[in-house]
Amino acid sequence: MRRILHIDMDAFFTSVEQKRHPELIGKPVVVGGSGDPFKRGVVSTASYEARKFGIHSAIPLRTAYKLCPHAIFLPVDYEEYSRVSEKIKGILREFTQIIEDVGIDEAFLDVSLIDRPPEEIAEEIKKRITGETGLTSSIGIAPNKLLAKLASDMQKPDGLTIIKEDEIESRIWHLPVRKLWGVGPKTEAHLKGMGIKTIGELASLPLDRLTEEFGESYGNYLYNASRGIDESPLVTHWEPKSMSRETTFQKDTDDWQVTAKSIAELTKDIVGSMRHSDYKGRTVTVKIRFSDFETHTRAKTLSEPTDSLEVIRKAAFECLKRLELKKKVRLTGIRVSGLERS
Ligand code: TTP
Ligand code: MG
Repeated sequence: MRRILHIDMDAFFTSVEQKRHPELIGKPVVVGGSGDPFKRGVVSTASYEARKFGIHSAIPLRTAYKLCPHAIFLPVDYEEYSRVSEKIKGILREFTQIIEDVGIDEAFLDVSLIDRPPEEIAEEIKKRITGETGLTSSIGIAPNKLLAKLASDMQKPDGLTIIKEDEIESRIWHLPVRKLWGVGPKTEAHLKGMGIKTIGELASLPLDRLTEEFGESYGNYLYNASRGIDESPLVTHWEPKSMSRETTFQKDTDDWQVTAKSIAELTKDIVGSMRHSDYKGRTVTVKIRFSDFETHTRAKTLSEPTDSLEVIRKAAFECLKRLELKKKVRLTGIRVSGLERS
């Protein structure tokens, strides 16, 4: 039987902020956008104190302000969070190389081949992370990724939760379907229409009903997932196909200079990331979204992959020139695809 750990940091962005500004500990803190709740932007995350007011990831900053005007609003500082994230992933890699890096604050570890009780490994990981970053994490232990991810979420913050194979029904069947990996708001609504709210109710549906409603592949997935079955291996090596950046203006603009400047800034940012992770790319795509949300893209493919700022910026500007800026611009974006290792 496999032994999989899922590690997920608690209120990651806000915890990093509280660590470097200890006066914020115990207070409602919201990280998002430029940190100004009167400007456009969404909440990246909220401290547990702020969550009591109903604030959570992805809601507009303005809404968060209405829910809790005395919360402390801070801008997103990706550089700092990435630095801390790298440190945490470094600690995890000391335990095993069989690690799937899922996001900035989470990872799966396969510890099946380590001759120690997984709880002991998890305890040690938690201690190491706290010792070296001052942050708390929650860890789930289970026979597969699906259950390990459910488990890490069960006793946040600072939790350690084990789900054994014979506990699946008692531990997960009462949970809402949305907690299952791969079930988003659309599937949740679809299932609700069928009278299904919990994972247990989902498990009561026959397979042919599920494939009828959701198609062969996803229907099968839901059938197995509701039973806690997941054979998927850890994806230990992952190559990005593209890198992208976009930005929404504080105020829609009809000034070509402003649009061009933002494309130049995004290009610089993306080339920095490409060089940092040793990638060259071949195709540059520029995206423009107008104030009425009409969106256009233009792409240029180069004769060979590059990480030259000059070449990529020139391609981006060629794309921009092929776009007719007939309305006010709300958002600009850039993507470099066809990535390969330098
Ligand atoms: P999560 O692990 O989903 O959230 P969290 O760590 O803040 O809180 P929890 O204790 O419940 O795990 O996401 C990790 C970070 O990713 C989060 O701190 C901010 C960022 N994030 C966004 O920027 N936008 C989002 O919509 C979500 C969900 C997360
Ligand atoms: Mg987290």
